[in-house]
Amino acid sequence: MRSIVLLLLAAPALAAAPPDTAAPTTEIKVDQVGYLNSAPKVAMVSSKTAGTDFTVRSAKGAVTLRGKLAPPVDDPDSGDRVQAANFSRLTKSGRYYLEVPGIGRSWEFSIGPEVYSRAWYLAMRSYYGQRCGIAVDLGPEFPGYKHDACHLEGAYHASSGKTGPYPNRGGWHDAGDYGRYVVNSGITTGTLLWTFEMFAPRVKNVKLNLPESGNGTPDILNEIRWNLDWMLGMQDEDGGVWHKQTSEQFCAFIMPEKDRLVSYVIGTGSEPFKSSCATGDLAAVMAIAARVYKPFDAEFAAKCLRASERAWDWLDQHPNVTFRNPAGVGTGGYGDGDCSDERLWAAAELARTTRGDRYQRYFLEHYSGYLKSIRPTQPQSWANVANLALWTYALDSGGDAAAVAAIRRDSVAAADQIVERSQSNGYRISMTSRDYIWGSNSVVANYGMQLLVANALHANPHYVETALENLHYLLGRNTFSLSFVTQLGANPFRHPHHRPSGADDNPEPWPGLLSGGPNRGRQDPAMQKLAATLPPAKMYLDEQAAYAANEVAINWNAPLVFLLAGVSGGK
Ligand code: G3I
Ligand code: 9MR
Ligand code: ZN
Repeated sequence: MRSIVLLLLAAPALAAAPPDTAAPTTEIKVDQVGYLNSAPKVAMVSSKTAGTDFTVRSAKGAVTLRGKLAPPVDDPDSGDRVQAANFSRLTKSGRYYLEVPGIGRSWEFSIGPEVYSRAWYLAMRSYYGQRCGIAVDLGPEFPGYKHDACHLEGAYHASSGKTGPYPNRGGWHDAGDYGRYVVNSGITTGTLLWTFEMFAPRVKNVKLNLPESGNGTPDILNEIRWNLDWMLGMQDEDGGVWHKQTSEQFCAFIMPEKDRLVSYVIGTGSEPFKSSCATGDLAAVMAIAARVYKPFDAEFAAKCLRASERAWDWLDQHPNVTFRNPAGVGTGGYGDGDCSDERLWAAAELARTTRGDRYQRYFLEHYSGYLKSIRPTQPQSWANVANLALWTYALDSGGDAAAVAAIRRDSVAAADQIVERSQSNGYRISMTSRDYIWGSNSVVANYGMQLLVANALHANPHYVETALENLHYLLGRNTFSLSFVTQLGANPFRHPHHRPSGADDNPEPWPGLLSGGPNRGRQDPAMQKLAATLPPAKMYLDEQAAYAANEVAINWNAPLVFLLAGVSGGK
């Protein structure tokens, strides 16, 4: 912690300056959800004129704490000159805001032990809103947020080598579009299942108000299963897994039940038609599901394990069949040129679940080539799941001691470097300038996940604190003073590239969705309006048309769910 003089004010000083009742300014950036009682608490101030002092007031206006702003630091990624306002000494639960003389006041935020529980609920429940093949209604809490059953028909596409109808209903809409993609479902359901495995005491009793609620299974698992059942339907008879089920082109901005384009099971266009990345992802995820669901539904768990092992066998025969959209198909590609990390992940999860020699052997013969993937830059992503492979092996207690030691060593070294870099970042986040890519907010969240996994392998409070700093950025402590989660915080983004949000009559978007975030690539026409010279963290528009910066996606919400669950025990 920096040496900043903090003064607790005595009551008489309150009268001196009346509270600032003007509208909040974006120049003061706080986590609009809030801070845990004993965690570090920092707000950021960025203004043309440097400030000197700040005050924290209770929501009613009483001065609670006064402090000095830290000297300005330049943050090249945003172009901001940033002054930190450290109010960590304030530990009492309540609603507060910050005030900086000459600059203004912040949005309100909370301090409390359960400060992230509503955020977790919304972020996890957003998957229910993404359900395909069933009518969805968010209920009295969000009246009007509903859609009818959608995408009930389906068929094999010519690229699959098969013909005829194949409805394969269910699953989650991937993002702002209505496609369903196995590769992206892989890292998403994997991350969510890990959230349950690692933080069960914090999440298992949370009711998500689902159609299945009350059936004896934790709601987080009820929701994940909706997508797992669809994924199981994407496995062909020979054990290989179809890459995606989508229309040939994206539909217009209409509600899902209005989308009558055929939902095709799409193949690679030639033998063996299925893709290795999809097959590896499915094998990994179903191996996790086999151990996680066992206490709740042994039959389902056994089915998942069979699917996983059949997928593994297929991969033996077809280790690197990659996917590219066949001619005439323009929906998402999730094309990945290297499926060996997916195969390693499958081996590691199968080894953990079954203790089978063949998976153990495969992992031990190959893992060292992937250790470099656990690094202080470029965390895991839909295309790179090697970290998940290595970590699941090390998190298991029964693995090879030398392999576990090597994975732990590299995880700790990477986490140490991430912590160090974050401490010198103007917004105290783990991002490098190169990380502002399509879905950059998921990079922020995945750094958070990386730190929390490192903490599980080798406990270090700095890892948890730095994970929290990344969360603060997502919830409002960023250059835009914007909460990047819909309907969360006092100033959330409002115009996601999300078809239901755009097509329905509700004034606000569907709740709990994480924006893709700033993207220096500017790969859509709306983003082209932004100057190419803008600093990377500023390359963002809260516009529906800006799909390269403001779409939402299941794989971006998942590390947010993990992060919110993982930091919540950190009181
Ligand atoms: O990793 C490189 C980086 O090294 C390089 O500096 C940078 C330069 O722009 O590019 C980075 O790669 C980008 C990659 O995302 C990172 O994951 C690519 O340019 C970018 O085109 C690619 O975007 C993907 C996008 O689809 C377009 O294919 C996103 O990852 C992916 O999340 C997104 O997924 C879409 C689905 O296809 C359809 N459904 C919606 C979903 C979300 O937008
Ligand atoms: O809506 C689509 C979004 O889900 C995708 O991520 C994005 C990139 O593949 O494409 C969007 O669809 C756009 C299409 O690519 C081009 N025409 C405009 C579409 C958005 O309305
Ligand atoms: Zn649908």
